[in-house]
Amino acid sequence: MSSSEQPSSQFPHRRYNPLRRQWVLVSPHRTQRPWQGEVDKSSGFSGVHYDPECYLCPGNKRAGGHITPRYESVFIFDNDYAALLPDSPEPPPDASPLLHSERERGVCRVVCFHPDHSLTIPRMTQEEVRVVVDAWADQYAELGSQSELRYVQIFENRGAMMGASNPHPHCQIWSTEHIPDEPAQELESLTAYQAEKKSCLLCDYLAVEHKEQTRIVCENEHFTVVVPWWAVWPFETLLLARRHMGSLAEFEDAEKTSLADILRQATTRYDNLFETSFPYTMGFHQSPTDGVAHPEWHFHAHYYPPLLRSATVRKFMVGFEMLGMPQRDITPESAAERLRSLSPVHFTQG
Ligand code: H2U
Ligand code: ZN
Repeated sequence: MSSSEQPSSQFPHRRYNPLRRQWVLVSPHRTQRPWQGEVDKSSGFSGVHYDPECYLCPGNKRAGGHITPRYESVFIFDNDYAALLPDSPEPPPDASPLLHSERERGVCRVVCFHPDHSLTIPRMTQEEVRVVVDAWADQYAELGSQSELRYVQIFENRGAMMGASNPHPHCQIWSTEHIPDEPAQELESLTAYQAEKKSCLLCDYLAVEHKEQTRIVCENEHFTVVVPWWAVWPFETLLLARRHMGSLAEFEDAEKTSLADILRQATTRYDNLFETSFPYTMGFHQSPTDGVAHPEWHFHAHYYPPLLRSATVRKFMVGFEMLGMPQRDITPESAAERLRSLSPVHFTQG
């Protein structure tokens, strides 16, 4: 019996997240409470390959009058409603130390994965996803090489439930003058661990997961996907490079193809869980691009999906979670077991 299956884990306990240096309260017995909520069986797939109203479909008009060209694989453009601007001026001086502000310059882009409006990563071919991986690598290199851009955040909001404004397959890139709080927190943790243990926190964590074998969802030659020990969201996963490397800039050709493969594997299982287009926010955490070496950084991606029991029943971060700390009911081990047991073939294609 591995440590995570000890009977004690069936009682409320808290687990530590060494990346965020945060705790999560785990209350496995709560899953026994009755549930009579609705169960929605709509798959969320429209089957519409071209939508004349979609601003990301080839040949259509976007906000501000730009025309999305008739692209054939990947199409990248500057966000017409960018949250960051490359030439933001310095804000006025602080009226009080308690009213502090700083300039934040940056660039926001949108990456369309495919001209077909109806597709998603798990339903694109590996070759098609590989083209997206190459685009991400190019964007990371291009934006990261600009001295005023110290971080490149690539992320995908999928599904209206997660705030995606459009079902067309796409992601966003926000690149900022300062390292944002989430990766900044990870940077601190990875740096401190490296200094103390002379090794990498995520390499060591991966070794523990391979030994325990209870939280692994899927893997290939270069990547492993786990429900992390410290997961907060019900089916949250962490995608880890098996080799210690910081960013897409360090990927070998085979690793880029492997990344395309593992992204499809992970999201296919997600869709198969409730036979729906599974909503999530996901993003890559890569080395900061602040002009210094980052030997401590370990390439990974987080998937934060909100769904709990069905295609419509989601977890809310409210109550104790807003005022106290995050909490979950199903254990990461049982979430991993469920995801692992699902077919690797997408339910619409099986
Ligand atoms: P989300 O689906 O994750 O919201 O991403 C879509 C982005 O597309 C969003 O950031 C941008 C929005 O600002 N957008 C344009 O740049 N042009 C448009 O015509 C509409 C939406
Ligand atoms: Zn479209």
